[in-house]
Amino acid sequence: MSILTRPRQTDNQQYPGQVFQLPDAQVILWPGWLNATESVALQAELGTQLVWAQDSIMMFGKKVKIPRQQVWMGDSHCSYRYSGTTFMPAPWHPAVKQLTDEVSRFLQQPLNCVLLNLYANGQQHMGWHADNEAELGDDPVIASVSLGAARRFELKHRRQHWQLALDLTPGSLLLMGRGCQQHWLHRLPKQSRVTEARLNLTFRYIAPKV
Ligand SMILES: O=C(O)CCC(=O)C(=O)O
Ligand SMILES: [Mn+2]
Repeated sequence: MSILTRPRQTDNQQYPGQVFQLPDAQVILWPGWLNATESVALQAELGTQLVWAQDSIMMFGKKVKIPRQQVWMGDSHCSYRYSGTTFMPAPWHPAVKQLTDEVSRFLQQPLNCVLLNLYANGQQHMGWHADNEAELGDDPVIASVSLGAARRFELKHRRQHWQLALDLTPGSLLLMGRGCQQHWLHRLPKQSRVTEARLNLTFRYIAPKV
């Protein structure tokens, strides 16, 4: 069974999304990129089969647990250092590898690692940040697929008063294009009224070491 709403092998030229032409960055959203049935099945599969961890990071010199669970996965060279901690990648789960390759083909972007985030409910969140770690290169392109509860996703310009709020519904694909990590920050705020879990995959590319 296909996990895709759109026909296989389409690219983003054939299946245009909602384009947000922001100052210094481009964001594109494809709601319903995965269909509802398969979004539910994929969330159940990944929610139960992956080894989720509430990792700790360093914040203001102190070790604190992140307000969500996560799994870092990808090609074996894709170790990733953020907030004072180095994460080694878990080996590919076949469904995650298949989805990564589909997103990569659709966006015509190389992708070889994924941060999966599991938010048990609306109390769990991710604060303002940019994914601009050195491993990701100068101006990374990052793609994100959402499953489960719809959640608000916010972006704000680093130096000007621009903000954008999107609802990331299950099955949506979001592209944070060139400029996004350099000039903007993003976050997943708390939403106390949300009681259901959300699972998100952010796809990235780390160049192999030469
Ligand atoms: O859960 C989300 O939509 C955001 C995830 C994110 O920004 C990240 O993994 O870096
Ligand atoms: Mn991020």
